[in-house]
Amino acid sequence: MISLQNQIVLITGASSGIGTACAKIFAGAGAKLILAARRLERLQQLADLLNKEFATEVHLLQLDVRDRSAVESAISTLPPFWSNIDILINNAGLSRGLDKLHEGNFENWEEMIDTNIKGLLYLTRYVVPGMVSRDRGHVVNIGSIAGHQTYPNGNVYCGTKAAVRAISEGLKQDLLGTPVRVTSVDPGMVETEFSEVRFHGDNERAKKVYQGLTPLTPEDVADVIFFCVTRSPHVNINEVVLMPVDQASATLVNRRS
Ligand code: NDP
Ligand code: 8X3
Repeated sequence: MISLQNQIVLITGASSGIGTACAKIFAGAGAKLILAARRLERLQQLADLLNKEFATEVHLLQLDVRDRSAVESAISTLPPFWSNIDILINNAGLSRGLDKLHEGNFENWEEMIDTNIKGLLYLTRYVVPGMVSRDRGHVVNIGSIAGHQTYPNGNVYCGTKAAVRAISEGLKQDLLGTPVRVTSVDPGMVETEFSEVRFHGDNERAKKVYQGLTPLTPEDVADVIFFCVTRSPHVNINEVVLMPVDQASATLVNRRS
């Protein structure tokens, strides 16, 4: 196991769910954190908490990952103390809607494609060259079971996560010969704000997604990410698919009520 003490970890989508849980577990291990998301107030609250609990050094980036020039500027203007990123967690992502493809909403499609695919690509493109030149680094992309199995009405979201899977594989191939590692962590159902976002704030509908079963927690996913990045430097965990015991596939779940 390698130490994360003083390693610089950039987490996108740190204002909620899996990203927040990652920030906490990495902070507990002594990492220095660059936390990115659009909701700066949330990031500030998290930074205060981490500072109080673990004396974590934190740099905040109010960033919309869909904005390529904003991503370029955020990375290229990092203060020198923060610029040598060791670990990039490409976690920012979302689903919008659950509709038949032929009835789908164009704005929803564009938001998912721009965030889940293009945002992840922008971060990767601007951060990984530094990793290659420093001969160290690890990129963790958050995919999904949706990238392995398409479910009814999941069409475009599933497509974006299938793209993440292909991009992770492509990045791994292109980094062969360097020590930079690439991992895709692909969870099933995790109870976060994900379903509230998918259903545009319809909390009743969102709650029903997890009703009667025990979903993964964001901490369960962060724990797996932590495992992947702390293996010996010659070990690359390519892909992890993790699901709740109550879920057997994208569509097969065990609801007790
Ligand atoms: P949450 O909705 O709780 O968190 C999503 C995070 O992504 C937020 O911090 C949000 O921050 C950020 N985000 C969304 N859009 C943008 C943007 N344009 N620019 C910057 N940040 C953005 O959901 P999860 O924690 O569940 O989701 C995290 C990842 O996990 C996503 O990629 C999701 O697809 C994936 N996933 C989730 C599963 C689940 O069941 N929950 C299962 C499998 C994968 P802000 O709004 O402040 O910008
Ligand atoms: C999120 C999990 O099953 O709703 O990626 O697609 S699922």
